[in-house]
Formats: sequence, structure tokens, C-alpha cells
Amino acid sequence: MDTAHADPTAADGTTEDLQAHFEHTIRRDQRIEPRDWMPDGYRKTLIRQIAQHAHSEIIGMQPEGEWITRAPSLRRKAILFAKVQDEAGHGLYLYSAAETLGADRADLTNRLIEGRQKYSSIFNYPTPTFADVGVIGWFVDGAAICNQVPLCRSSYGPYARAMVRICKEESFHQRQGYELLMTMMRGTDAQRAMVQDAVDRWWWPSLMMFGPPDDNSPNSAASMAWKIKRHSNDELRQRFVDMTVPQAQKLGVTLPDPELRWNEERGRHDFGTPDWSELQRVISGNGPCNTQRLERRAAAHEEGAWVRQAAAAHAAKRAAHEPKGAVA
Ligand code: FAQ
Repeated sequence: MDTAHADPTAADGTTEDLQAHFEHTIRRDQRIEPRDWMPDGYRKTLIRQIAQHAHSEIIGMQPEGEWITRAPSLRRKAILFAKVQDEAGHGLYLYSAAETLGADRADLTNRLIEGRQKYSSIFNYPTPTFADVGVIGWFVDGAAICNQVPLCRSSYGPYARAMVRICKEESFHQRQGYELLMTMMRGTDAQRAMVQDAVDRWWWPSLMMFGPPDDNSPNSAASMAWKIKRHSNDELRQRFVDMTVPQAQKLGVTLPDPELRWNEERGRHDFGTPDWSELQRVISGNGPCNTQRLERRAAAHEEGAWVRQAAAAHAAKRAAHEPKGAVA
């Protein structure tokens, strides 16, 4: 019998048996659920990635949110409102997923505000024109889809299930961005120039969203062995480029990379190297808008204190009036 592939579900509870059961579950592409035993490293990696992902959704409301009061029509305002609300919802599903691993939501928020936990580099760039709203939908949500569709098959159940709904909503976001840009491209020369300018500013930061190159990605090996991540950073970056080039042609904009061309032999596009020192600068807090984003997040948290207090008081009052043993 092949003991490496034996089913150790009859685990008697020793660490070796539990570890073997965990590995067996991963090997068979089944899900790890909150009450299952898991190695410490797996739990820590998940909390790190899910918290960063949640923080990204919440901070990610700011760059586009700045345009809600200035959207050029009621229709565009309603669409933008819905999108930014969706991002808040994604943040909440993800914080809930992190809680199933024993993380405390208030602690995660403090870590973000104090700069002890990261959020995606992409949200540290400014949005000076309305074309930025369209390009964020097209590029940033497009990149998020490439990165997150494989996460629907992530080995941790609550994370994978949250991703299914998030990805559906990201698809709507990507299309609204592209449709907005198509509309602008049918407009005046000034509008077309505005779209091209936004494309030029967001292209390289969007490629950086996928993380450092594979040979400099310290977390990838373990995350892929645990099937948290299903593809490497470079593989997903390549998919994004291949997906986006024909969309750019159809839209009538150029992507700002002189090395970008179709490689017949590889059946994929060749493209230039992002400025990795810029990614490191932005991740370490020195991007164009890092200070502004964290200050805004801290202020919103403070302004929302009364809501948290009211919710806690309401829950305590309800608990006091519930018959003993009642299930909520
Ligand atoms: N920005 O070893 P790796 C969205 C960090 S949501 C900041 O390769 P890993 C929706 C990394 O954390 C966008 N930090 O790490 C939306 C690690 O630091 P640590 C967010 C980055 O985890 C759309 C270190 O560098 N999406 O867009 C970045 O294996 C529009 C070494 O890197 C997710 O979070 C970066 N770009 O791979 C909302 C998806 N890249 O923790 C509003 C889930 C790397 O060791 C509007 N996350 N770092 O101190 C992932 O797939 C992965 O975590 C990666 C990084 C791919 C981001």
C-alpha cells in the first residue's frame, strides 16, 4: 500500500496524525475548514494574506470614492456608489474569513492604521481625473480578477467561498470601467487624451499588484505548497498582460511599454520589467498617497466609534433579555 497516499482520517489526535490528515486533505484538493487542525504556519500565512486583502478592499474605496460627489451624471454617480459599496462588502467578508482563523477584527484594523500590516500598493496612487475611475475598473479590477479567480479554489474553505462572490462583483466592476472608457473614447479629443494619460499612469502600478517577481517572492513556495495560492506572481502577471493587450487595441489606447510585443513561439506577450524599486518604496510607506490613505482610514475609524459602541450596547441588551440557552 502507498502509505504516502493512505487516508489518515482515523487520526488518533497525535500531532503527526493531525499533520498527516491535513496534508492528505490538501493533496486531495479538499478544503480545510475552521475547526480542522492546521499547522501554525498555514494559519499565520492565511491571516496575513486575508487581512492584507481585506485592508486593500477598504483602503481601495478611497481613490474612486473621491469622485462620488463629482461624477459627471446621476447614472455614473449611482454606478460608482454601488461599486464602492461592493468594496466595503468585500472587506467585511474577508475580515469575517480572517476571524474564522482566530484573528480579532479590531486588532487587524489597529495593525493597518499603525502601519504594521500591508495593503495593496495600487491604492497609493492619486486619481486626478474621472478617466482614473474607468482605468481603475479596467486595470485594477481586471488584475484583481486574474489574481482572485484562482483563489476561489484556495485550500481554506471560508476564504475560497468569499472569493466566489467577490469575483462575480469584480467582473461587473471591470466591465463598468471598460464601458466608461469606451464612452470617453467616443467623445472629444480632450477626453481621449485623458483616457490615454490615465492608462499611462496606471499600467506599471497595475503590473506591480501581482507582487514581486517569483525569484524574489519569499511567501510563494509555502503558499503554493499549501494550495493557498494556485499560481505564481509572474504567471498571473503574464495572464493579465495577455488578457489586457487586445482590450487596449479595441479601446484605441496604447500601453506604455516599448518592449510589449506578441511572441509567436511562446504564444504569449513579451513585456518590460516593472520598476521593482518603486514597488518596494510604495510597500514600505513612501508612495504618492500612503500618508493620506492611512490618515483617512484612521479618521473614519475614529468617526465610527459611536456606531461600534451602539452595536455593542445593543448586543449586550439583547443577550440580557434572551432566555438562557437560546440560540441566536
Ligand atoms: N502591495 O512573497 P510575496 C482589489 C508584499 S484587492 C503591497 O510575493 P504573497 C479589489 C507581500 O504581502 C487587491 N504589498 O507575498 C479592488 C509580502 O509582504 P509580507 C489586493 C505587496 O502574499 C479593486 C511581500 O510583499 N489583492 O484590487 C504587494 O505570497 C478596485 C513579499 O511578497 C489581494 O490581496 C503589493 N502589490 O503574494 C478594490 C489578493 N505584493 O506579508 C478597490 C490576495 C507583495 O511578507 C478598487 N493576495 N506584497 O510582509 C495575494 O494574492 C498575495 O498576497 C499577493 C502577494 C500576490 C498580493
